[in-house]
Amino acid sequence: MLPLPAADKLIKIGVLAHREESLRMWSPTAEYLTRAMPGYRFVIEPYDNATIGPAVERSEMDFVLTNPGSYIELETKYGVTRMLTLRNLRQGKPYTVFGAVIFTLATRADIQRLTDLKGKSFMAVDKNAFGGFLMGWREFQDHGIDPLHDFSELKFVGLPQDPIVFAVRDGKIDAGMVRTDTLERMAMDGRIDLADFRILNPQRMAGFPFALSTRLYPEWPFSRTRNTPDELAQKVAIALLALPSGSRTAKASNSAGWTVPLDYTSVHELYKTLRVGPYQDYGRASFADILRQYWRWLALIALLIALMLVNTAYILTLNRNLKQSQKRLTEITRQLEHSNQRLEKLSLLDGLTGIANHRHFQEVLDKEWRWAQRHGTALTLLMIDVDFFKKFNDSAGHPAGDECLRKVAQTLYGLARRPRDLVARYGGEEFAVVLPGTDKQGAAAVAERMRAAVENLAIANEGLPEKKCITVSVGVARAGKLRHAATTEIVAAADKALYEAKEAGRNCVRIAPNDLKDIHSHGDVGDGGIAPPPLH
Ligand code: GH3
Ligand code: MG
Ligand code: MG
Repeated sequence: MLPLPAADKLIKIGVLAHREESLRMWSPTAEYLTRAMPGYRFVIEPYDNATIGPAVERSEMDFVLTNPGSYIELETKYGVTRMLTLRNLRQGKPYTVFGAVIFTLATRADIQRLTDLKGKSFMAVDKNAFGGFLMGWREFQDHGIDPLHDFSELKFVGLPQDPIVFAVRDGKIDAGMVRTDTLERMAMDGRIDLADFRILNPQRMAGFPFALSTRLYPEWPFSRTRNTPDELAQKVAIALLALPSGSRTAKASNSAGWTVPLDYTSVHELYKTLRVGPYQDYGRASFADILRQYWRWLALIALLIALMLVNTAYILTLNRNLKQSQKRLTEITRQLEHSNQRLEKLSLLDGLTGIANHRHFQEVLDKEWRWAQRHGTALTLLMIDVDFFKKFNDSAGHPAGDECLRKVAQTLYGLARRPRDLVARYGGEEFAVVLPGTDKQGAAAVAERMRAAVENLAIANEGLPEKKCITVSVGVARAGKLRHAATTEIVAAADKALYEAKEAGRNCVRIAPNDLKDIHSHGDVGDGGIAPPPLH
């Protein structure tokens, strides 16, 4: 039994065109190939700009029939290769090249050349249309015009192109562009008058009779894909080259058949110049490129930045620590000042009795003495000594002596009532009282009060045979006009008066005679009048 003949192998030709148009124009070619190549059945598959690329990538077709712009994109991306170039039939003659024509109304005196179109409105097919816009764009660019920005309006109206011609003619748009031979075709059909139009940037090319504003580019190519077998491609090429120019098949596609492939470099050039299609990023380094080329430098920069960041963080930490330390230091300083103040206060007080000590006494006396000298006010000093204290100590014991001294001190302290009065322990069982602004009489009264108050404490002095109480003797002296800046004289005078009190039998007050000469005759100045020195 003979094997059944294998079914004809299906060969797909992808065409960039509307369904009806592609079938009408190219089905006869598919039929012609099917007839010419037994064992194969050729079919036409229509695609648009968006679908043709992915279809090639998925190997959905064996051959591709598309415009030059689309072709170079497929060539660049998917390795499609041209086998033939169409011999396009225009006004009865075949042409393998074409271009675009840019035109305005002949009556527009203001538009003579391409540069006059700046600020004017313009109409074209589509932003990506090869003959319908890109060819013109390249010429505009050569003339320093950016069609995407320099026109007052850029209108894309799609295919067919005839409405663009009418829009210019009817003054609805300042200028437009279409594929070459469109104007001549419309004029032949009697739909326009060529004399109504002015061709901008007119180009003369030998053997090319149509109005032209751009460079010429090769016509549509017929291509194979990467997967098309060589033998099949070879057979198809031979069959298509053999297609008679006047045949029904050729005429259906508006062509005079096919010729050997042209050079499509000019199309690549155009896309590169405009940086569109596959050359969108042409000349622009991608991030990956930069990374590949400069990774060492980038790594170095990254390292430096990292180091800087670490350094900054370190400095910030140091700063923060410094601030904390400063804060702590301020706190310590504050505490120290506080302690110093306390210490200072303590250093002015007598440890046993809690009243001012000798040092404080001396400071206050100096200050008050200077004040009295300057302002001529009174200043009196009492020197007080506990009577027979040694005997008290000897009989009652030292601790009791201390206690006695504390009581005497508190008693004296309680009787010096003015703010600037000072009661101090002069040393041992001796006390000194500074009475600023108080004259001798006032001071004598204070002295007497103090004496009486101590006696009234009624602290028995067991050391005395008569068992008398603890008493004090007081010497009073007043500061006079002293030539030498010395307070020792008033102390000496008070001491002398005290000695006299002792001599007079103790427990009494003695006032120094006028051996310290008075500055003024007036006595107690009281608290009014002249402002006193600061309190001690
Ligand atoms: P007079 O009446 O002449 O002043 O006799 P007196 O005994 O008070 O004088 P004297 O100067 O001979 O003795 C003073 C005594 O005071 C000697 C000392 O034991 C005592 N004394 C001095 N300072 C202190 C003290 O801080 N505590 C005690 N308990 N006694 C003290
Ligand atoms: Mg004494
Ligand atoms: Mg004494």
